[in-house]
Formats: sequence, structure tokens, C-alpha cells
Amino acid sequence: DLKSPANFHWHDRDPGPELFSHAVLEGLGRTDKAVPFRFLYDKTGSDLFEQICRQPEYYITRTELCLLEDKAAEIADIAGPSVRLVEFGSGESRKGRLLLEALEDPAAYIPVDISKAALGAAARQAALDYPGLPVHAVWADFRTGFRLPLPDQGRIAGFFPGSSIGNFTRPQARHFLAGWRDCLGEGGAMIVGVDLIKPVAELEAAYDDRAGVTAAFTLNLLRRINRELDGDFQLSAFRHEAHYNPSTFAIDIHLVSRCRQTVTVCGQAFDFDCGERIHVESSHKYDVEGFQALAEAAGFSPQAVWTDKNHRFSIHFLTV
Ligand code: AVJ
Repeated sequence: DLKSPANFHWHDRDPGPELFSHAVLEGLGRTDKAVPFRFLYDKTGSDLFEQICRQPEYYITRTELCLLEDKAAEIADIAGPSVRLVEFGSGESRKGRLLLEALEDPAAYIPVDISKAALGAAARQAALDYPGLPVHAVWADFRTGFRLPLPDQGRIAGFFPGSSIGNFTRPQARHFLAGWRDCLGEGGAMIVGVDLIKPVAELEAAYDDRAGVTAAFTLNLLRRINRELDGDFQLSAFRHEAHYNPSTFAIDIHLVSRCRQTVTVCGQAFDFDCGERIHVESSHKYDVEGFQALAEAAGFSPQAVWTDKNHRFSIHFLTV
């Protein structure tokens, strides 16, 4: 293992490999086949996701980064001094570090991610670059609750960038926020990046880029099942599909079987009709008022909101 600086701490909350086989066998056994989105993010999946973020059609990452750069001082001003910053889905920690740079005297940085490789590298680098700042890397699935390793001083600000909250349905998002509201306690804050509702063509292009990176990202799930669960998926027999559902305000991503076929995973057989789909991810979109109403239903008060001039993306500052 790499030698770590003294201000670096590692916390292992991984749910473990048994859950992958259980989720896949259970999910493929259903009439509406589905695999939870968290399993898209193995090492290859996380690398592909970083590549998605650089595709011209995928406006989310660059729009949010610009907005953060623009507004970091205002965000830091509302947050106040000595904040303990908890970043959910920290990835390369680019966005968290933007905020850390702006915050007055941050008391701790607590990146949380399900990709062990990305988390380890990014958190260790942050610890090296900010030697006075305690960095607590938490390897966990933030959908499920987990104990936060918290040094005991300062306001807690949860930071949930990238519209990762869009992976949840609206009731799940409310439940997630309500759970953290209780965990943050009085004075706690939540800074949430939320993708905005926009014309369908723009949304669908963002989830089906011309270079095929998003398709490769989705199909990587089958490669992972083949490798880790002794599966025999033929990747060429499935295709990536991303459609906007106007009744749920969500992009729904599926793997679609190109033919009638039987696939084996962990010695169990699963039949697919031609055109039968596996749901792998959804990305819910909000308008500003809709997200504020959801936050209020979860026990937060909306303090401030910023959007870019093209109204593609929003950053909300919520307090307990
Ligand atoms: C990580 C949930 C923010 O929904 O935009 C992007 C995931 N999947 N392209 C999103 C994703 C395919 C992404 N989030």
C-alpha cells in the first residue's frame, strides 16, 4: 500500500462482494429486470464516467464546475468558518477541492465514494496538498446510511455535487435528505448540485454521446458481471438506450437485448425476449421550485440557489 500522510484516515464501509451477486441474481430474476446503479462504478466504470464528463454532449460537469468557480466565494460566505465538508460521491475530488479552497479555515474534509481506487487516490492527494487539514476518506455506498467519522468541531456541510441526487427517485431523494438532516443536526447544511429540466433532445444527447462513451459505460456492467459472477453475457447482443420519461422527469437508462437469448450468471439461467430490457440507471431532473419543495419536505430550509445563465444547472444551499 501507498504510504499515507499523517492527516489521512481511511474508513471502510464497503457493503462487500456478496451484495453484488445477490443484487444481480435477484434483479435479473424479476419480470422488470434491473440492477442497482451503484454497480456501474467499478474501476473501469469510474474511469468511463470521468470520460463521460468530458464529452461535448454531457453539459453537466462543465456547467457545474463553472458555476462553482463563479460562486464558491458566495457559497463559502454562507457556509461560514470551520466547516467540516462531507462530499458524497467525491470521485476525483475536483469539486470538493474548489469549495475547500474558498472555505474559511475548513475543519475537515470527508470524501465519500463507492469507487475504492478513485477515493484512495483523490483523498490521499488532498491530504498531501492540505497538510493541516484532516482528511477522512470513507469508502461507502452513500445510499445506505453509514457512520460518519467526524472530528468534533465545526458546522457540518454535506456537499452532493454532479446531480448525483438525480440517481434517486423523488421519494428516495427526500428520504436521503431527511436522513442526513437528522445526522447533520442543528446548524448543519447541505450543498446540492441539481440538473434542471430542459428540452428532451438536449437531455437525451447527454446520455447517448456520439463517441459511444456512455454506451460503453452501461455495457461495462455486463463485462463486470461476466468477470466477477462467472456470467456469459455477449456484449454485442445488448445495446444501450437512454430515454427521457416526461411523467417522472427522468432519463431512464436500459440495456436492451437485441435478440431472444439465454444468459447464465453464477450457474443460473436468465431468459431474454428480443427487446427485453434491464434497467440500470435513472437520472431525475428538477426545476428550482420543485427541488426546494422537496428539500422543505425533508426538513431543510432553502437559503440560496445559483443557476448558470443558460439555466442548465442549479446549486442549492440548504440549512437544517
Ligand atoms: C452520476 C448520476 C450524475 O445522471 O448524469 C451519466 C450518471 N450516467 N451518464 C448522471 C450518468 C450516464 C450521472 N450521475
